[in-house]
Amino acid sequence: MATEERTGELLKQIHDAVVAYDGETCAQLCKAVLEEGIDPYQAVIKGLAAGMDTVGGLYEKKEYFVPELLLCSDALYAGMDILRPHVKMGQDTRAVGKILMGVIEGDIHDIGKNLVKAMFEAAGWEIYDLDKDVKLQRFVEEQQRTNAEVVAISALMTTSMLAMPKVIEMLKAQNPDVIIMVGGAPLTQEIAQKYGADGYAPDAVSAVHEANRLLAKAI
Ligand code: B1M
Repeated sequence: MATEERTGELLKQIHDAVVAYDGETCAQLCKAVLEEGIDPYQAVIKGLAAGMDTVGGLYEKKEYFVPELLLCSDALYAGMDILRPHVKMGQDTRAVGKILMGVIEGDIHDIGKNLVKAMFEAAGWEIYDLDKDVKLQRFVEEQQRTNAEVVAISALMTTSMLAMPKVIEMLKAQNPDVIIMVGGAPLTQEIAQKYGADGYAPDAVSAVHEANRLLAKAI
């Protein structure tokens, strides 16, 4: 079992490998996480996702540009491929339902949605992933086809999130009982409520807790 110090060191190295868009090192470090008995879930959140947060900041400071962003996300996925099969959520989560997820139309930012998906996978949910730039009508059709209890919609831009109230209205018109969650950097609890969503979560981990809470309330 790794010491707290060693764990911190390894997580920081994973963060740094994402920022340095070094997929090979990132994958090796994630293998070390498994070998040394460190919780892979911590490595996703405090290593990979934290690295991508730093990358976002560098982009905003104009130190990184689009090519670097894409290379960093490749490094994140290289680590994710190693960790994903081993991530297990905590005791308070249960395999409870079906979730339909996607990034709203006009928006191709899918890194966050994929992290959210990995956490739902870890918690044992049955997942239908519509990917990114999903047409509003498609959410409605796929909810009907899959009968998913929860629909989780991501938006990463202040422009694309404007379509959320519309799709929420469409989904509720078809099935008033469907639980709709929204998330993504520009969203807040207040906006989610204003849009008519049933739930909101600021990050991938709390998204699973929120979905469990909403589903337990509904049944
Ligand atoms: Co773009 N981008 N981008 N981008 N990009 C942003 C979002 C932006 C804020 C950058 C900026 O200008 N400061 C800005 C949006 C501005 C706005 O809001 N209006 C922006 C822009 C403008 C654009 C383009 C238009 C640029 C251009 O072409 N001129 C273009 C958009 C094209 C389009 O979508 N139609 C574009 C393109 C790209 C890339 C392709 C280069 C790349 C995306 C690669 C990909 O996703 N496959 C990219 C990236 C990487 C970013 C930033 C740097 C990082 C986003 C990210 O991946 N964050 C971003 C700036 C930033 O965030 N600092 C930016 C890491 C990720 C783990 O976090 O997605 O927030 P996030 O997910 C979190 C939570 O939000 C939450 O959990 C996740 C994990 O904890 N969460 C949920 C997410 N979904 C959830 C759902 C839930 C619950 C929680 O329940 C349903």
